[in-house]
Amino acid sequence: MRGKFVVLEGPDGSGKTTQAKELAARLRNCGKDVVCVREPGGTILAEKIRALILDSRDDAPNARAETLLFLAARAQVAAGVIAPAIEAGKWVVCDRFTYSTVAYQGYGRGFSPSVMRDLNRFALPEGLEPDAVAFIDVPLETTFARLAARRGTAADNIEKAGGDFHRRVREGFILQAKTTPNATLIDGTGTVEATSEAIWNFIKPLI
Ligand code: Z5A
Repeated sequence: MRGKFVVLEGPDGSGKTTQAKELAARLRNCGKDVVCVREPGGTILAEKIRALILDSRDDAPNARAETLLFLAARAQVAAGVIAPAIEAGKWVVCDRFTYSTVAYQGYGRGFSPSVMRDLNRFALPEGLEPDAVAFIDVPLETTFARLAARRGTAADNIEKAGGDFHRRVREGFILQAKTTPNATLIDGTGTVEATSEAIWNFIKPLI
């Protein structure tokens, strides 16, 4: 039997990584076989691409190169990990997916969101669509406060992009939450437990 594909999306610091772990634990408690994936990443090549995008210091990718690198990483993990896991009956919980490219490279960098959607389609195996997408929303102040509290280290190439960029990115996510099938917008400003409960109430009917 085919598994399920669940995506968590949202701005930096919205709590996706924390919530991916919470959700995976709840699903495992229900006896589900769960694979967690983060984007960009999830395969040896995709993790190398992640480092090139986020941590290049001397020759950081320009906006077009950055976009294509995200898509290359996605193509690799989608065909190599996500699609086979779903085919094998597993649940895949994915920390970011195609909606991040539309939000960051489309609304944030200023490329056409519809071109970003076309590129996403090209990057994915045919027919690979999430069964549910939870967009976790936090205001900019929360993003910056959480990142500042967490990090002693330097910001990565995307975090450095500035307030206006991140404001457009958030708007891009909110718009997609309203227009994407099987999606919901979840308030990420409450406690970890409250957000986890809201995501669980959204996902539970799929079990
Ligand atoms: N990117 C892109 O531009 N285009 C694309 O197509 C894709 C990605 C796929 C990935 O880096 C970067 O790539 C990302 C978008 C871009 N932007 N940047 N930079 P990443 O994976 O390192 O970054 P991220 O996905 O934004 O992860 P994050 O910054 O770690 O945020 P998060 O996963 O949403 O949050 P978290 O790690 O779970 O929590 C952040 C902190 O807040 C942490 O200290 C938690 O303990 C704390 N936290 C979490 N939840 C709460 C609550 N509810 N209350 C209080 N504190 C909390």
